[in-house]
Amino acid sequence: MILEKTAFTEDSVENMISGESTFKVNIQNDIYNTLDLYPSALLNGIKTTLIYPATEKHIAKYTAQDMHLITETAQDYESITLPYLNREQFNIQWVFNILEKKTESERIVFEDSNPETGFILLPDMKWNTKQMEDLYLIAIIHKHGIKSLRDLTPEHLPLLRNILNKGLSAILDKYHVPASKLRVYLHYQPSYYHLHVHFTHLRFNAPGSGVDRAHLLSDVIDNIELMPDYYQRKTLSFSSKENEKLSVAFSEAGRI
Ligand code: G7M
Repeated sequence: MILEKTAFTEDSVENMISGESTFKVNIQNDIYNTLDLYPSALLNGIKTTLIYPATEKHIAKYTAQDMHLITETAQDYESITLPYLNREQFNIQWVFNILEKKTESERIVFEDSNPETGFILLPDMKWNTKQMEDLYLIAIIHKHGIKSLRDLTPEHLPLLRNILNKGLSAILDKYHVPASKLRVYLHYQPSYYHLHVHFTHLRFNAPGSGVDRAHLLSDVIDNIELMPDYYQRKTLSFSSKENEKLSVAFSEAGRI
């Protein structure tokens, strides 16, 4: 079970400092005061994610542990990462459930049903959709078999451009957040190897939006336009937790 405190909203702050909350004064000195504030239970919710039953991979993913920065050459991808993916990858049933409208269908913000270039855009599990400050949506492609950034070639440019253009315009329509306030990117490595794109608010330092994991979709498109086999040749760096099996595989190959 993952417990998270969520961002304040303007409304909730106004209600928190109103008469409904109780408080205890800790320090009062001249104009300076520190208090413990106890807002009403409704304003005090804790976002809770339950993964049940959790597999060993989930436990490794969420356990606090040392990280390593791994630099994966094209050769490493073929000899370490790809064999690891064929053995070990996370089950992606949740992705198929969304694509087949078996779950979360009422949360879909936009769909383009084209089998080659289409996708479903919906709120990421990490966003409670209550405030725009931590807006987080994902676009999941309809096409099967594209695992990650490594698989992308010029053949996928129409798909990538479509996600960027239609995803941004759907978010503007529904949430009134313009493209200039959004970070649109892919993870490398992702947790789930069915291509999807993250849309997060620039004001939100979303986990996984740093240089050790995020690749801006606009840069990805540009790189492939400049060099068709860019992602098959590029050395890609990413951080990985010490106990994750991919780290172990790199370590066993003498690459950490
Ligand atoms: O690291 P990666 O690029 O694979 O990110 C996967 C994203 O999918 C993360 O941001 C997760 O929060 C999100 N996600 C994972 N699951 C299992 C679900 C789910 O069941 N529903 C939704 N809407 N998002 C999910």
